[in-house]
Amino acid sequence: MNARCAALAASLPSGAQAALLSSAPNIRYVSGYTGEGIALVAQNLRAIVTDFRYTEQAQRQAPGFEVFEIASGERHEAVAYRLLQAENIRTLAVEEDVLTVANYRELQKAMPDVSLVSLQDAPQRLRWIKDADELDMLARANKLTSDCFEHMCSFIREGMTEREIALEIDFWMMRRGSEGVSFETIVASGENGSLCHAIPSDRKVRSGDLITMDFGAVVGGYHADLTRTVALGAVSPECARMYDTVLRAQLAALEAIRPGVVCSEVDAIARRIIDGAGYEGRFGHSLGHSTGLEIHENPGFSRRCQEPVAPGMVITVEPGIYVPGVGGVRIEDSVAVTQDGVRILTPASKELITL
Ligand SMILES: [Mn+2]
Repeated sequence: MNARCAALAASLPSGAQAALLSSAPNIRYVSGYTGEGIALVAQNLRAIVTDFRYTEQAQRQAPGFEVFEIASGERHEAVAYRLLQAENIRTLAVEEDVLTVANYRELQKAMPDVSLVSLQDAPQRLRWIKDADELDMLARANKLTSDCFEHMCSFIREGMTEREIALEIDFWMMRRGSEGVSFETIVASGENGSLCHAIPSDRKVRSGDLITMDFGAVVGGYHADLTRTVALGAVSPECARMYDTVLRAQLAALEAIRPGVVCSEVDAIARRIIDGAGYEGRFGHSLGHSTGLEIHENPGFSRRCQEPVAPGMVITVEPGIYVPGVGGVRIEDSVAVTQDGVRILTPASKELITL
């Protein structure tokens, strides 16, 4: 954590003497602390300001930080201001994308002679490249997720509802150590498959359905992400063609990922295959996103992302085709970028599995 603090202190926007972190993932990243409150990081300052409920937890989780407890009725901003004054800090970088307008006004009111500047995405950029510990957590979370998919292939029966299937996914992963779910589990069957982010319903799965399951375990705070689409009984030639197209797009994109490739180029490779098969406009989301302490992180494989891929990034590759009235297919792996390509963290089979 000390190395992360030092890296953050060294990457502050020009002029800023300290960072004030308000978002849980950034606070956790630099300190290990997972409770409520704020953190201050500067060259000579590592402080967490919290309240009675969290003081002991913060001391245990963030040994490298000094923990300050607010007095009853006192505001976090007032304590932060005293710490900044003691260090003679006059310019403070804050998380503009996280603070509410009210938070920002309170902060400025509490420290009228401190100029508040934007932290921009300094902590997030450090988080783009996962270290060995983070890669280990992400590998474990994604392995648990893949194992759950294998289990689901023998669990699903005709007549079960999407909701029953989603519950089994969540319960199975948590019973085996997942700290929660990465996001609300998606199970979409038959015509519901055309909804990219379908909410599991009381629809019963039946023969001829494609069933898309998108879910992830959480280990050490790190989020897995996997999608597979399976067939229940024989599916229509149209569904089979959709599946084959998505799989070709997914494999081609995986093949193209290596350090230095621009993110938008990877998105374009998958999109060209899907559009070329006659599904133009039916793949309406980006190809992938990074994952870590949050399920959706930057950079991502999208049309607008001009960042080059770098070793240590963990990104999803998830093309899909969605046709209203017919259904949908999505195939998603989470991969870690290596020196010369990728390591797939979600080894579950991608051939069309017929249950
Ligand atoms: Mn995803």
